[in-house]
Amino acid sequence: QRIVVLSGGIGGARFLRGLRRAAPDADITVIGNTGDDIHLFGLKVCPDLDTVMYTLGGGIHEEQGWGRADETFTVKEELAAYGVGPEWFGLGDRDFATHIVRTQMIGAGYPLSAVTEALCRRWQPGVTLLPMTDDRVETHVLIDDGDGGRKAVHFQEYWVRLRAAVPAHAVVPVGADTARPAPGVLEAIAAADVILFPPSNPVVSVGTILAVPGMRDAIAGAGVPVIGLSPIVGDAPVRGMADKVLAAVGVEATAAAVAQHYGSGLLDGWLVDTVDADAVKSVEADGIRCLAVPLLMTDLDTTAAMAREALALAEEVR
Ligand code: GDP
Ligand code: FO1
Ligand code: CA
Repeated sequence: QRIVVLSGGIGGARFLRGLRRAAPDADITVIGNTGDDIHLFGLKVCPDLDTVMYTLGGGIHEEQGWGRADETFTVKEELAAYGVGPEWFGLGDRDFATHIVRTQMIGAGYPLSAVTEALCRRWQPGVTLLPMTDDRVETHVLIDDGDGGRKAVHFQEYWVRLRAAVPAHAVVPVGADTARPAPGVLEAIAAADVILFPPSNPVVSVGTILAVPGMRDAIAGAGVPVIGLSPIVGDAPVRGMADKVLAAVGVEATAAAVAQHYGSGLLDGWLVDTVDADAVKSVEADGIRCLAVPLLMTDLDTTAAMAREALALAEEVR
């Protein structure tokens, strides 16, 4: 069975661990969001690709959900001693090595997809990890400039420095309109038996991937079940700022509204948490098959059960 998953960072990565357990013989291709990517200290950092790679490869800081386990911050301290910032982004020493290798390879002319493959040779994530595009895409968030006007900041600045505590007026995946899907992406979608939207951020993770021209049509045209799992549980994100960026695109932070936002043109099935069982009727009224099942990824068994539910729903709508 060939499974394609559109993934952001923590939510996607944790789901993928469960999926790998639930479908050990499946051929899983992950299309990773690169809109969170940021250039710092001359290095290219790809938070969501790295989160997937480290999580599936056993190198992740488990409690934090991003960055490396057993991390130290000597390089960061030394940079700060030179007065070289930004200090608000926590790059650890072990993580730095990944960004150095990536930046060196890109400088040598390799596309991000080839670099990601090379990094994964070390981590052996057990899935094929593809960036959504080899082209540069950076998500920016429109916020108040404090002077009556508005300004755009990088998504990482909005989230990590400002902790999403200021209103987001718009979310723009800069560069997405001219980006092309990375090699292998459209091929994987066309060959898929099922396409999954994990409980990833619908705006700045899945939404950014869908903003790459050709992606949406390829998925809708693949002719296979497209099944999503809600990242919103009990009318709130389980973690992160999905509620804030959903508001910026005019979507309520509810499991039903997110399904409607994707729409029946894209989604065939949608899983909501049991606390959101009320949402089932309205999602089904929109032409999307919907079920309420436990959706909290508290441990690997629970997460694998979620993945099994998604695959079972795919068979039901097929
Ligand atoms: P990010 O790039 O690190 O923000 O990760 P993703 O975009 O892949 O996933 C973020 C989303 O995962 C957030 O909107 C969370 O609400 C959601 N999420 C995190 N943990 C869980 C969980 O246990 N269950 C569900 N249903 N959603 C979760
Ligand atoms: N998230 C934070 O909240 N603070 C950080 O300092 C931070 C550093 C960081 C470094 C490398 C990396 O791969 C991820 C990092 N993250 C950090 C996580 C990242 O910003 C977010 O999880 C996602 O991009 C949100 O979608
Ligand atoms: Ca992310």
